[in-house]
Amino acid sequence: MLEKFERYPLTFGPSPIEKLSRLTEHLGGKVDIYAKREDCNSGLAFGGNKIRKLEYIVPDAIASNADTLVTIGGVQSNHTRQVAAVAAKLGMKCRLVQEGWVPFEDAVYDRVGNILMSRVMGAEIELVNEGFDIGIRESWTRAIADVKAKGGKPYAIPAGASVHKFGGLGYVGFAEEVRQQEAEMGVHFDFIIVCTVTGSTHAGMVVGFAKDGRARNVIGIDASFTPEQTKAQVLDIAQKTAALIELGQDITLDDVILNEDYAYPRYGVPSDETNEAIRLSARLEGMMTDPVYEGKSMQGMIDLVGKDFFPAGSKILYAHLGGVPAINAYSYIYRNG
Ligand code: 1AC
Repeated sequence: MLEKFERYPLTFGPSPIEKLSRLTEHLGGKVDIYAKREDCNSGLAFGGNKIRKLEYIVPDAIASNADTLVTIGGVQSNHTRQVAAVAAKLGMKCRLVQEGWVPFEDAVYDRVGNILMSRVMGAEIELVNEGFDIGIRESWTRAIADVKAKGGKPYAIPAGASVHKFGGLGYVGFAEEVRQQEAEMGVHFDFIIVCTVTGSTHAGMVVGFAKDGRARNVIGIDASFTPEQTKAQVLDIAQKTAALIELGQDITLDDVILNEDYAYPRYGVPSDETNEAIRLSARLEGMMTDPVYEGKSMQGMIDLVGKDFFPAGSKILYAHLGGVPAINAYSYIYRNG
């Protein structure tokens, strides 16, 4: 599906799939739970889902003769950390706009975790006092203009690398990779669970799994708390990606399954139930998730298993997208474990 697109390798290769046996057993054993470990996909600053997307964006950045990658996210953005790592690897500069998307008061919120790593990797960071919004931001367009005004050659990457023309390709590739691993493992996954915010991870999966009829088996767990905007963005990216790869099938709103039940109380703020899900998967599997992304999708998956949403005997693939560095910025919540 992706043969005609140039790919700049940034990952180790296929990310591992592991069975979460103790979690499976703890939840009653009616369904089998596996995790695809995108959090272990690269040596670039702990890796994650954006590294996979950037593999298809970097060739365009290089071809444009850019010298500076310019992107945006919240203060604890995983995306900006991964762009900073890729810029370092390519020998480019990196300009990050980090907005106050999360009203979280931990004393070192803007000094640890993702933002710490981005600073250490040499990114130039501008903190902007604006609230959460997955759309195109004025602060980001200003930063791009500023790089130009200072004689640099910016390459613009939107939040989450999502509304970039190639933003959906990486997760089309994910679906191809899963099919290959299914053949090797002798397993067929009935459902794929993914955390959804800016949309291109989910959108790419919808397109990639549409090829074998599983688009609607991709269950997005909203973590944006602005689900209408997120769902519209997933659909838009999926339709554009389908056209780009010449999928030969229409993607419609019915193909985008987004569960809105676990994003509360708001983006970036974990509920008690999210924190319990984080502790449970950590204590049963030694698998760390985070309060912003994977904790919410873990909570959603656990709750849906408990409600018998998945038919008995289903095999479920939980996509771990690599959000965990942000947990450092929430130390007060976990001060006693
Ligand atoms: C929201 C895009 C997002 C990040 O890390 O900044 N996942």
